[in-house]
Amino acid sequence: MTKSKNLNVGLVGTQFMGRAHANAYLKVGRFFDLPLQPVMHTAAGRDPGRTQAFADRWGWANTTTRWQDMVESDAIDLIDICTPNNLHKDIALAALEAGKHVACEKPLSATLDEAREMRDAAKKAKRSSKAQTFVWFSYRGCPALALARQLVQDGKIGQVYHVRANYLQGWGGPATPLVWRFRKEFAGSGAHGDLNAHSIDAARFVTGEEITEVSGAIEETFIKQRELPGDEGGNIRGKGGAAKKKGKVTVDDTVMFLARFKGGAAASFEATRLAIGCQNENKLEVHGEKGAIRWNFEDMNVLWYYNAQGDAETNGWQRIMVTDADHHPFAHAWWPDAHILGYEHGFINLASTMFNQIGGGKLEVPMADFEDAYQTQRVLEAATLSARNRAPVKISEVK
Ligand code: SOE
Repeated sequence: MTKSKNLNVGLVGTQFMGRAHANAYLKVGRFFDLPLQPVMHTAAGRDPGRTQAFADRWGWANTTTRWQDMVESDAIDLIDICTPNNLHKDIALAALEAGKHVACEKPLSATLDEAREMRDAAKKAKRSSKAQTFVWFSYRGCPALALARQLVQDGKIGQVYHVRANYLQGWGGPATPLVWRFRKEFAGSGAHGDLNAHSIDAARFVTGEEITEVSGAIEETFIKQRELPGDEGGNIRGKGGAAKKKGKVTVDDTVMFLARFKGGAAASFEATRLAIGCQNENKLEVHGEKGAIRWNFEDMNVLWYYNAQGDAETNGWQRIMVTDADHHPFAHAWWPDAHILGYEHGFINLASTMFNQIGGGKLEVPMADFEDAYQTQRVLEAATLSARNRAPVKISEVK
């Protein structure tokens, strides 16, 4: 490990993503040589007891119930936002104004208007205080997806004809209570912002191309009422309430749409929480003139590659176990060749990107910034408009 300077982190949110990020800060400096070492300075949460318990478990030195304390503190260098989507904007804007670097969970925000404000504030802060912004599209940190991107960049796929993304979860059946992810005032949208955001980002990340038009979108809320939740307890599903009262679902269960990429590729996207039987099937397929790739997060260490230019007699799909130093950019930091990684490693890999970027080190793959995440949010908005107006929408018209 090289000798390096410290960067003090303040984290807002202590649930699922709070844990994933805390784990990343805890591990990243042990596996990667970084120009800056993360210091787990302060954790902020609504409930003082739970926040303290979270801090004790993960190793945060201080706690607060006011995120504003971290914005006001000279000691904090980077604020990381792991709250429900409706809080992203206020925290990010205040932190950028105070000259802090900001990392934020996806989607960038609950609405396009808020996302635009965040993007504008990030631009301004970059100029004035050199503050940097990051958005946790965590699957960019999966080695197999990084390899998929590399194959496209190396010209192994050639012109892209098709992009097919479907993100299928099954946890949102009728028995799942009305947790915040089903409420527009907290989440902005349902499966769309939660899952299509990942797919749009992954498609843009892998192909290196922008989406120019969206059409044929369908948006549906199948389950219109859900039992009010008891304790959400850090699990996305939550638990039912004792009173068995119901409340209204105000977001989509599923959104599907078609899209065109700048280079002409025809694409389809599908996100749902009602693909009963599926767990976290985040899938991306790309077909091009010279080859094709397939990836499914449920088998996250595997990338399928088809070389259409290979020997006709032996042509077929190649199953690449993406575990070796030859395969992926993060490999040097991990276990010897042939040992697989899991969900949490995506976050650790991206944390290495973040600290390298702030500290002027070498980047493995780029993490999304607010500008980048804003482009993804425009595509989300275009799909919503296409579904509601039953019409195609050009991305250039969505600002
Ligand atoms: C819930 O749908 C969720 O946890 C998302 O919020 C994450 O971003 C995704 O990685 C897994 O599913």
